[in-house]
Amino acid sequence: MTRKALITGITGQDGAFLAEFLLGKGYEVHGMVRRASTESFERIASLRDRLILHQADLLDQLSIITLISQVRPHEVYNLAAQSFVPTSWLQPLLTGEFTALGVTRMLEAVRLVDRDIRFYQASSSEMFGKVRQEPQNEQTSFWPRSPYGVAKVYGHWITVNYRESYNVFACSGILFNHESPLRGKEFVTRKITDAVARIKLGVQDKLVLGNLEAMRDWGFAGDYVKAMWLMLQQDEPDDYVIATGEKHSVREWVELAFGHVDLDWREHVQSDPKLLRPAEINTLRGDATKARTILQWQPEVAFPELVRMMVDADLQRVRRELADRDR
Ligand code: NAP
Ligand code: G4F
Repeated sequence: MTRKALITGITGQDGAFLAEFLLGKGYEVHGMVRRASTESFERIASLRDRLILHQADLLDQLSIITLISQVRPHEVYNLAAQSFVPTSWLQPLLTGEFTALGVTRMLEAVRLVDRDIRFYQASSSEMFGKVRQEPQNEQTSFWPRSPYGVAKVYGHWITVNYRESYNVFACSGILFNHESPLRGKEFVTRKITDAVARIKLGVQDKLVLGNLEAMRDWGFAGDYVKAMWLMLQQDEPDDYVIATGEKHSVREWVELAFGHVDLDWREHVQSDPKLLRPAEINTLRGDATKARTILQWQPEVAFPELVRMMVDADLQRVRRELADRDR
C-alpha cells in the first residue's frame, strides 16, 4: 500500500527538501498551505505536479481536523511555524499562536481522527538558548532566549505529553541550524551568500550584519530531513538531537563565503548594533550520538562545502536575474 505523508510548512525550506525526499521513497505527499493573495510556491515549483496541496492554517483548528480526516495520512510532519527569531520579539503573541499552540492543534487533530498516525514535531536547538552544557544532547535542560525559543519549548513538551497521555507515536526532532540554497534570505547564512553573489557581480557594495561572534552548529537541510523520516520509521517514538557536532562563528561564514569568490570581506562587511538581538544565544553545538547510534544517521555535507554550495547557487541565480533584466 502506498504510504501517505502530510507536511505542514511544505512551502518552506525543510518542507521542500522533505517533500522531494518522500516522493523519492514512493510516498503520496500532501502539503498544507495557507491562503495568501499571492501564492509563494517557488521552493516546490519543480515538484508541484507530484504534490497534493490543501488549504488550511495552524490558527484554524477545524481546518486541520478536516484536512487530516480527508487525507488520512500515515505520517504527519509538522514543519509549519513562525521560524524567524527576530520577528518573535516583534510578534510574540502570533509566534506563540503558530509555533506553540499550532502544535497542539495538530496533535488534537491526530488524536481525534486517528491515533495511529505517526507525528513529527520540528523542535529546535533554540530551546537550549543560554546553554547549560556543551555539547547539547537530549538530556540538556532548556533556557530559551526568545519568544520563538519559548514557543518551541512548549511545542516540544506538548509533543512529549501527547505521546505519554494518549500513546500517540509522536517524535520531537531537536534540530540545530540547517541551511541550503533554499534558506530564507533573512537568515544570516543566506543573507551572506546572497550578498556575496551580488557584490561579486557588481550590484551591491556593502553587507550589514549584527553579531559576528555568534556561533552555531550549521548543517545541510537535505541531510536533516532524512533524520525526520528515520525517526518515524522506528519501533518506538522518541526525541533526537540532530547536529553536526561542530560550531563555527558568523565571522567564519563571512570569511569563507567572500574568500570563495576571491573577495576581501573587510572591504564590504559592516556591523550594525541595530541588528543585535534583545537576548542573544552566543553559542550552540549539538551532540547527535543518539541519532547516530539508533537512527544510523549522520550528516554528509561538511561546513566548507555547505558555504560553497550556497555561494555558487546564489551566484548562478543572480547571474540569471541580471541576464533576464538585460534581455
Ligand atoms: P521556513 O522556511 O520559515 O518555513 C516555515 C513554513 O511554515 C512555511 O511553509 C510557512 O508558509 C509555514 N507557515 C507559517 N505559518 C503558518 C500557518 N499559520 N499556517 C500554515 N503554515 C504556516 O522554516 P524552515 O527553515 O523550513 O523550518 C521548518 C521548521 O523547522 C520550522 O518549524 C522551524 O521553526 C523549525 N526549525 C528550523 C531549523 C532550521 O535551521 N531551518 C532548525 C530547527 C527547527 P508560508 O510559505 O505561507 O509562509
Ligand atoms: O540565521 P539566524 O537568524 O538563525 P537563528 O536565530 O540561529 O535561528 C535559526 O536556527 C534555529 C535553530 O537553532 C531555528 F530554530 C530557527 O527557526 C532559525 O532557523 O541567526 C544566526 C546567528 C544569530 O546569533 C544572529 O544574532 O547569526 C547572528 N546574526 C548576525 N548578523 C544575524 C545577523 N542573524 C540574522 N538573521 N541577520 C543578521 O544580519
